[in-house]
Amino acid sequence: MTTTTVDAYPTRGSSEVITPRQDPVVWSAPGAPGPIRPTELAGYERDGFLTVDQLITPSEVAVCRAELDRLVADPTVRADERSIVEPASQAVRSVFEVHRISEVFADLVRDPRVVDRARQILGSEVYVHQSRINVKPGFGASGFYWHSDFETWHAEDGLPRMRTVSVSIALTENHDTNGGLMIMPGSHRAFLGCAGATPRDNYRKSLRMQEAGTPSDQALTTMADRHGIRLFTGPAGSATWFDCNCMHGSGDNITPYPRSNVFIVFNSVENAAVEPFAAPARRPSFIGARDFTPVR
Ligand code: 6CS
Ligand code: FE
Repeated sequence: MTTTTVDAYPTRGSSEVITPRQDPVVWSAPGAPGPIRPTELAGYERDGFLTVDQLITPSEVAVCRAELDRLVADPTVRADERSIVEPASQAVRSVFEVHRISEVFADLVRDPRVVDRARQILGSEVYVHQSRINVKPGFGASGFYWHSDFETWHAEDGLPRMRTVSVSIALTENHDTNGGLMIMPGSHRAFLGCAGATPRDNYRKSLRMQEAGTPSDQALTTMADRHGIRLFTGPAGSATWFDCNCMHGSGDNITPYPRSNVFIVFNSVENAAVEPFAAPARRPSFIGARDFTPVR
């Protein structure tokens, strides 16, 4: 007997459609144990994000940076499909699934400062849906246009509900000039279903420049007018935790200063991926995990 999952968040049809969020933002019960203080958790519920000034120490940042540099310089990593290169410079832009190919990032994922925050927000055991290092070198590295990650993870990876949280840990200084993360505070409370069907093998292009799942100018203007835009800056070691449905993006980096980060996506084991809701086929497992083993 095949079980069909109800599509609570329709997207990639013939026109844009807005669906109010039907899921909690914070899934753990009030007062549940965890490293996030109640006031911080309330801020996350309201805004869709929270920041940690120093999630990892400068010496831990140095270890992660050295590992990032090692991976980026490794020709076998560069040749692997997990690596995305900048179209213009051919510099490595991202490497996916670093929690599986690197012990340093595997340790970071299971660090209580990281995984316990994810468990507290998602109210359950968690697994890694996706991890990546973003190098974002200087001198022209391109940014990511406005999007909701959940829109892609629902449409193309088959995540049923909004029970997913991302953490971006800065490995270099995030200045207000070198292409930092921007989020529209509160935008996580409405789902913007985008117009336009998903092309086959969309990921081969979307990880460089997203087209399917891109909101219209009108929708973005309405959202920006309503919510505003927050730019995240901070030292290496700082972190931004944000809900899967935040409308976010980042600009190009034309400064000489790289904006490198490690990006980890935790999904609740209660929200494991099913079949894509709006795509002809699953994406490869290095982008959308199919191993739901909880982080230990
Ligand atoms: O498609 C994805 O899964 C990735 N794309 C972006 C621009 N953000 C989320 C995620 O890493
Ligand atoms: Fe994103």
